[in-house]
Amino acid sequence: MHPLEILEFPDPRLRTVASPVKNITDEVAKFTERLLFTMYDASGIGLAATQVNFHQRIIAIDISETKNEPLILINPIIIEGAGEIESKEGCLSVPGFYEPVKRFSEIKLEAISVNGESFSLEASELLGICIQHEIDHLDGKLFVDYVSKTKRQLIRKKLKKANASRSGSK
Ligand code: QAP
Ligand code: CO
Repeated sequence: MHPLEILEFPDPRLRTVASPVKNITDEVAKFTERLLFTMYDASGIGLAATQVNFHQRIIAIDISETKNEPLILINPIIIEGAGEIESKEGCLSVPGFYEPVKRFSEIKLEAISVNGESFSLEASELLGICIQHEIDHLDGKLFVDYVSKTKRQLIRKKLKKANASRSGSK
């Protein structure tokens, strides 16, 4: 398998709001495998479909040390959020930058598994933060939206420069 290309900030495609998955077809199931593969290949703990330019509500997560506890969330919905936690976040679409972001410290959510079964989940700490970060992607949001405009513009400038030198246009 080859990894899918991960879009990088400030790519406007990252601002797309993803549509709910209507049917968990073989194509959707295959896509979840590619999404997980791409996440592991990039050494990430979470990857949303939006980041690979596929605009349906699908998330891949694995926060385990051993990288063998994949979690796929289809059409995830946070039904309850409580408390507040601040931690430094990073993102495969914003490589090399880490900034503090405030999130709910505990969430309750509902989602559908690849088998098509609805389930609920309670999450806190790293898993809770990761799920909130990934659902933001499905809504076209990035963690840099929570930092100051000055910082965001600096990150944009640095990433643009890095991308330009990589593609040989400078
Ligand atoms: C989202 O982020 C997240 O800059 C997942 O050079 C972040 O997997 C959830 C990564 C923080 C919870 C807390 C970032 C890899 C991976 C980089 C990631 C990089 C290489 C980020
Ligand atoms: Co991200």
